[in-house]
Amino acid sequence: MNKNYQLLKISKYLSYHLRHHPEEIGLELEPGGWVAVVALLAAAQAHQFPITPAELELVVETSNKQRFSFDSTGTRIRANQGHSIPIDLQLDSSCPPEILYHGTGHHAVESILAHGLQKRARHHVHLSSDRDTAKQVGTRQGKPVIFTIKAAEMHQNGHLFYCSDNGVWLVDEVPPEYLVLG
Ligand code: HQG
Repeated sequence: MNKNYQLLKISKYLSYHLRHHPEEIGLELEPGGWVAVVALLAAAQAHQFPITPAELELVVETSNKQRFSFDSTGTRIRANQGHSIPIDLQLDSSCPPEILYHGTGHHAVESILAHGLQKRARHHVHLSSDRDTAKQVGTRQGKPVIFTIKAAEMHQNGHLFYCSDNGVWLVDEVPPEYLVLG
């Protein structure tokens, strides 16, 4: 099998289990979303999806969005963001840049303008510090639409922002008054 394809499959497998359904392979995430690497590899093996330690390291290193991290000892791994299960990532809130971006599909625009950005199935609304990333996220839903978010103003007004280990900005919601289309 093509090596890149194999790594992509592993990345998707990890996203699914470390963000959404660890229990399907008998895993329980520790606080912060961590799981022991040996437990993950054993669980994957037991569920007919063997991953070698070298493959796991390669996925963590080469993921284009740095979706996963090892802890400082290299013995635990977690998804950096994107969870739907209740995990406290133990991030400290921080001061966002003046402006952040969110990409979505054009079909969502009317509802977003009326109700603001909501987290839906995930823990947080995901924002990026560059327009290109927002465009890529929006492209997943067809013709992309970009919203500019007045992040500094939101922060001044008491909204908490968190920056994940891979640079995605996370916030509980973005009310409509902080959104500009385009
Ligand atoms: C939309 C991927 C209507 C929102 C990506 C988005 C990202 C509304 C969708 C990361 C709404 C939720 C997250 C409202 C929000 N009315 N639609 N009021 N409020 N929405 O997938 O930000 O590759 O949960 O615009 O690249 O698209 O998995 O969030 O379209 O970084 O690592 O509801 O997931 O990363 O969709 O994507 P999602 P997202 P990975």
